[in-house]
Amino acid sequence: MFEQYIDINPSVKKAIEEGKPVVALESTIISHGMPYPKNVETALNVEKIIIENGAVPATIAILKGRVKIGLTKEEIDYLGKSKEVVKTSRRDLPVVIAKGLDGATTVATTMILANLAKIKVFVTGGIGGVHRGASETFDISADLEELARTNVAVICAGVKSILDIGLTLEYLETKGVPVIGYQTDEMPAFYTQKSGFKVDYRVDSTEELAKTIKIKWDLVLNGGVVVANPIPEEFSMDYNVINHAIEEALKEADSKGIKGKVITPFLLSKIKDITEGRSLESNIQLVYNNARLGAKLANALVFK
Ligand code: PSU
Ligand code: MN
Repeated sequence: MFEQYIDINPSVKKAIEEGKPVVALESTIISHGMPYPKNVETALNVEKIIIENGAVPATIAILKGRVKIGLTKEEIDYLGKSKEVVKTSRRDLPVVIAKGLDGATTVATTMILANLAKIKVFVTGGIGGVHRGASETFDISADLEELARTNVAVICAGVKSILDIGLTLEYLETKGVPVIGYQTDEMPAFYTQKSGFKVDYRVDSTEELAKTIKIKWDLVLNGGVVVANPIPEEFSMDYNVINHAIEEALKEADSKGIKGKVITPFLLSKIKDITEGRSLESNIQLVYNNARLGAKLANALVFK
């Protein structure tokens, strides 16, 4: 049924059919998360890193109403340049397809589409979560609901402190989503290794990670797993500098009345300006680091 809406890149299709390791990648990070041309450069480098680490990359997006699993270089470039791309979460997906639009997939939608294509490992930068002040605004990312229901492992660098990290962890606990620290006891906060919050469990090898994920799904415990992989020390930001930038950006968003799906892209761009580009550099490096881990995990899962 769903196959009629989806085009799978031939090399990705072959790898899936042969049971080879494949890693899904999202596209909102390209269209709404980083400026051009760094976004395209980063997306292409991420694919390269995944190949170097023995897996097949599949960047996912919607182009003119067709779901694409595995973009070409030209398609990544097109998506990175275009200003008309719809940030596509779960609720947007059928509309973007029906209207024949271009859509960039969020963590939630990338999970949905990766799962339909039988891809079990997905690499991103940071997941959405419970926003600060959510008790008033109800702003809780659809990424969390997707993690509760869709069987894909998501490698990220934790949760940015533009969100309420504590409430995000509570929400994931309620929904039965394990948050596993890779070689860390502490929940990373995207730009920094530390957040002041603990992860549920620490795992030190991709073998153990793959085993845990396999057991979860064997037991029909449906839903994703958050693998929290801290940014490498040499690229991490000063805790006070980044938190000051985040506070400033949040104040500006508040005074301008920015809310809903545009708030995360707004904050990311403001934080980049306030830190004179340093946050973007950290963002890029943590995605590369996640790509290395994701490729290794996809390999470990294949042999389970
Ligand atoms: N965090 C980032 N960069 C991003 C996003 C989050 O550092 O690009 C994107 C991801 O695609 C994530 C989405 O799924 O924002 C969450 O948006 P929302 O809160 O509107 O669900
Ligand atoms: Mn939201």
